[in-house]
Amino acid sequence: MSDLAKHDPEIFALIEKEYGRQVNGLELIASENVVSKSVLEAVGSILTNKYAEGYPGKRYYGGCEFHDVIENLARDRLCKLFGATHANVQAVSGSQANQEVYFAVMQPKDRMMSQDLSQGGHLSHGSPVNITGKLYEVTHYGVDKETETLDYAQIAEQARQIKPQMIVCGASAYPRIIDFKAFKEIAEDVGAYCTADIAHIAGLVAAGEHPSPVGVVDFTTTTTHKTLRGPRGGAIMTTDDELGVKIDRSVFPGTQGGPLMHVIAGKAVCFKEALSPDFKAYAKQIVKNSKKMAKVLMDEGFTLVSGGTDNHLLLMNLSTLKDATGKHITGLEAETVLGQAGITVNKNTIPSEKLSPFVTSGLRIGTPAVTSRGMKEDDMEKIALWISRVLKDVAKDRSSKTEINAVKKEVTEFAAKFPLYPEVN
Ligand code: DSN
Repeated sequence: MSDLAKHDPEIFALIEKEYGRQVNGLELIASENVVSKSVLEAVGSILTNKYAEGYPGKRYYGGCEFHDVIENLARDRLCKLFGATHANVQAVSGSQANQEVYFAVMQPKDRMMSQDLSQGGHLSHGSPVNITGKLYEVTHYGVDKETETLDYAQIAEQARQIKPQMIVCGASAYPRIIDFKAFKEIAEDVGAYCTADIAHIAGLVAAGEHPSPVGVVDFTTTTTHKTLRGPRGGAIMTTDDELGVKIDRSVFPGTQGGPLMHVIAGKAVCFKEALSPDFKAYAKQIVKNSKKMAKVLMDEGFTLVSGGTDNHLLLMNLSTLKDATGKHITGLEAETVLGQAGITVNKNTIPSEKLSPFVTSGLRIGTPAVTSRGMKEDDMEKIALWISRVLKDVAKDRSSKTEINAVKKEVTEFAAKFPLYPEVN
């Protein structure tokens, strides 16, 4: 980055600082990952110079001959990866991809059913503060109070009462397998379209570590930067040709302008990587790591939502971790103290949540990024014990910095053994 360092030292210095933060700490945010150098190079390329509104073979600008080939490669590779027959790779994000699906087949005021945000869903699934919640009449389903897992019989009953035009499944903070076939049957029963948002689990689905919704539901949306380990962006898939045509129109000219061709090239690179045997091994390790982390935390006495995990994330219920006065440690406090110890996580609502989303009683922990750095089950044990030490010490004495400082030192030494990019460190 010698040119950037010379011409914009301010931005360069901040990128360097962020690199230091990523490399010296442990990123346990469930929706983040570490992309390959190839993805970085594609996204940082001269493809950003070009407008390519339209689709391959039918653009509104000249000079798109190489962009056509790039976009076709991205579409074909995505179809191959998931067994789709139609893919749109222009969605700039997962939220945008969801809006584009709704816009393709729904009218304002149509009814939608989706998982409650506070119980694992996503803003773009019709939250009242999101455009999707303002455009459509949304009813949420939640998880069962006892098991903290989806109750398909209850969701089917709700669907029969609501008679929605669209049922959305998929989540941002749900640690268990999602039964896409059950959702499709519920949707069929009431004549609704079914969309599966697999943003979080796409890498697991691609590698066969989670059942796939492609070929089961009507639309599958995803981001490309979470477990799939590509550049930031979105994509939409279907196995229905007519719906594919509607999706393409909804994306462009329906909601977007010129596609981010440098990012589409990065997506193509990511899909090629995800088709490799190495990626299958990576996805398997993500789940092994997450299960190990869950076990150690539970052995340490912590409570996990649904009692464990089947995927890349776990949700700690901190309401059982109390200080001497009986007041519990909040998600916000836990996020802050673990951050000070070099462990980045995010506060998250839990199914029985009583606090605001800015405070919360939960903590979401994910293993995709640390698995990309080569960490295995033994390393997860170390990380879980560090989390335990910091949280228990803070519960004992909220002003204590003893374990925060000790763990920070150990984390920094440990992280140095797992460079982000071994060839450049
Ligand atoms: N913000 C993402 C997450 O962290 O889950 C979802 O869009």
